[in-house]
Amino acid sequence: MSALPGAGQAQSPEKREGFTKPRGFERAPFRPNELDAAERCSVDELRALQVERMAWTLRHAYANVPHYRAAFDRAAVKPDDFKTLDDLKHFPFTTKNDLRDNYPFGMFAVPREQIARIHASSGTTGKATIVGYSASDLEHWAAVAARSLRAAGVRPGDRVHVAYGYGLFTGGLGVHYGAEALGCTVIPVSGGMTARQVQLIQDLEPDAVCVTPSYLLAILDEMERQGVDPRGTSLRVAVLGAEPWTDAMRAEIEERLGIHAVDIYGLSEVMGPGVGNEDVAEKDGTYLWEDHFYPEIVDPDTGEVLPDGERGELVFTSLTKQAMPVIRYRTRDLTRLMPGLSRPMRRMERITGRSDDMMIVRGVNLFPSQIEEELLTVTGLAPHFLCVLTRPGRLDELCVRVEARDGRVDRDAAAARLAYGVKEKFGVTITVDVLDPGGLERSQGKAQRILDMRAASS
Ligand code: DLL
Repeated sequence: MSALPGAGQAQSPEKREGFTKPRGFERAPFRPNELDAAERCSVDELRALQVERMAWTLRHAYANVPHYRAAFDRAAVKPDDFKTLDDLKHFPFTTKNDLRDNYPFGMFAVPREQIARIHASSGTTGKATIVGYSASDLEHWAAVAARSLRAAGVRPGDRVHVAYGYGLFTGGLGVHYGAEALGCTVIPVSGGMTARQVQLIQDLEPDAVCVTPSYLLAILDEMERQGVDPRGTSLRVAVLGAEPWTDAMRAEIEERLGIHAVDIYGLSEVMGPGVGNEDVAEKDGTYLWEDHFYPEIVDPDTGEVLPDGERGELVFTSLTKQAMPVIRYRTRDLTRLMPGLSRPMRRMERITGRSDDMMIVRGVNLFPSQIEEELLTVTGLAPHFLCVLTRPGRLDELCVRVEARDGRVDRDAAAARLAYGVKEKFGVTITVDVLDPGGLERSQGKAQRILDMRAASS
């Protein structure tokens, strides 16, 4: 596979104007960000590379995976029909069900002995899906994860506390090898044992923490419980992902910890963490590493490809994966694509939610992220919440269970403000149940935001 020419001289993002640090952050300025060659090439060079890699991927998948051969044949397309990126729309989509139907190893394109590692998707619904990596895939993954961490402001020599789960979940090992490839000291804590997380942050003085935003909040609460000042730790940056989170949550985390909070995106079917990352100096959309993963946005209902800028479902085709290439994989994540600012790669807007997380309450579509955004405007409410859906009669009802920040909060007033805000902004009538601080179970990884009791209550 050809290397990219090191053309283009993008300015280091830290040098650009308008880069403001959260309060109290002055203690550790970032060193300059050295971009990869692929991050410095022109858009035309990137597109040429994508065409070359896409043609290879389509041939590789067709020749080696019976599922793709059958799907291409059904759609009457051959890999050689692909000449330009516009031709991709003629190729069939791949869905989570296709992966399930071929469980466990049916989607692999190389002999099993060449699979160096197995992971699995979190499988919140139904059977988990298995994904496999060749040695070269693992190298590419470490490289994009390293690039992601660097974009987040992590630098060689930094200490990186990894609180994503290790194991079949891609979070822990994915950022682990990325941090090693970047030249960091990795502290592989994994999720759970929250009191120990706080202890290790104090004792080992990490510069960065990689964790889900909801679990970082649990760690923060534990710091406060132990009387540790969250703004007094060594941390400079949190690399947060694996679940939807909002800018309101970013503001909460940055303010309470005095650090940068930066988005990392990924999914196991495509690779794992490091499919894309925000630039700490921009915090304005997540760069998708398009030299390895080709993104499209499609209408979730019709599958029609939408132009950049329009919201729809994110679809990926892998460009370098040997062990398990994916062709037009439907992520169910809803977002839109925007042009790059400091790189040729496109950025995606923060994911509003997954199409399967969308609640339809009396005909109105609503995502937990919209509730999160609104509840963070209510001073007395903490960002721990659960959306409980019931159907007592013929209509759906949504009750948001949320915690009060402390015992002094006027709960009725806070509940009324949240219900009013949601009605005003999104047109949905909800009820709000304000619980004691600590009243909701904490996630140690991905937070569960929806409890759907409609089947039980109808
Ligand atoms: O969650 C990989 C990952 C680990 C990403 C650690 C970032 C950090 P899966 O378990 O396969 O993989 O879940 C993938 O999680 O399709 C999104 O719905 C959601 N997701 C991941 N990152 C983000 C993010 C990992 N930054 C699914 N914002 C994806 C919103 C995210 N949702």
